[in-house]
Amino acid sequence: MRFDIITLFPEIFSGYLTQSLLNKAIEASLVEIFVHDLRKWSTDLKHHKIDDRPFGGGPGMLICVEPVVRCVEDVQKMSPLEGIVVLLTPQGQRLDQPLVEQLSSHSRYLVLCGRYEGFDQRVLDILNPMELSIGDYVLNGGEVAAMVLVDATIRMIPGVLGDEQSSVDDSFSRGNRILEFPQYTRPREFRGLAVPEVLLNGNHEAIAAWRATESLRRTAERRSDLLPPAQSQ
Ligand code: 6GU
Repeated sequence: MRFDIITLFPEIFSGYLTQSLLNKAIEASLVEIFVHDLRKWSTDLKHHKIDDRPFGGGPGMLICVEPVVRCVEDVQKMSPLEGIVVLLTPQGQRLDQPLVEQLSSHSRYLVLCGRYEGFDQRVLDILNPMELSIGDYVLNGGEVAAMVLVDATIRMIPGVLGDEQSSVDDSFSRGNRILEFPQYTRPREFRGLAVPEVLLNGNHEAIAAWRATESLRRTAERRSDLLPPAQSQ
């Protein structure tokens, strides 16, 4: 899977890109990530400006149409594989696990990170991107959201996680809408808090039953919105 990330702040990605899981996936050739500095497509050769004030007035600056459209066209040509253009914005469709799983089946994305008050409307009219949001709050830019998108998507690629099974029982994976049960490791007791006895006796049926109950209890307590509506009678 290939991501071409288009941003005004390419440095933001360097720490994330060299982090272990992603780095391993890149080294194993399962994932390729290219970060492109939108400023390189500025039509203003002197100051590399890419934003301007909105017509009609109002606060803030908008990212201009020309550099973005030219950048996306040039970046598309960098690989023969047609990339789906994604624009990260609080106006977009909310990213959730089913959407992440859907996205993981395509192999190339161009990801546009917004800043300032957003993009000139013609960016959307011309590129017709898939608009995605990562939740109902406002970020200062799309860069953090781009990392969320990449992180959530690549862990669906077979071989990216050490243990092939480990994404299958994730809380929200494959229609799973239940929270995880509590887990314990050594020591058996710390500051008077003991590991539940059932986990220590090797009775795998009892352990599975306890875990299922705890998952359900947690989900009911914390995220009852995930559970199917209660049957009346
Ligand atoms: Cl994708 N961008 C910005 N700026 N804010 C957001 C977001 C994206 N998703 C949630 N809030």
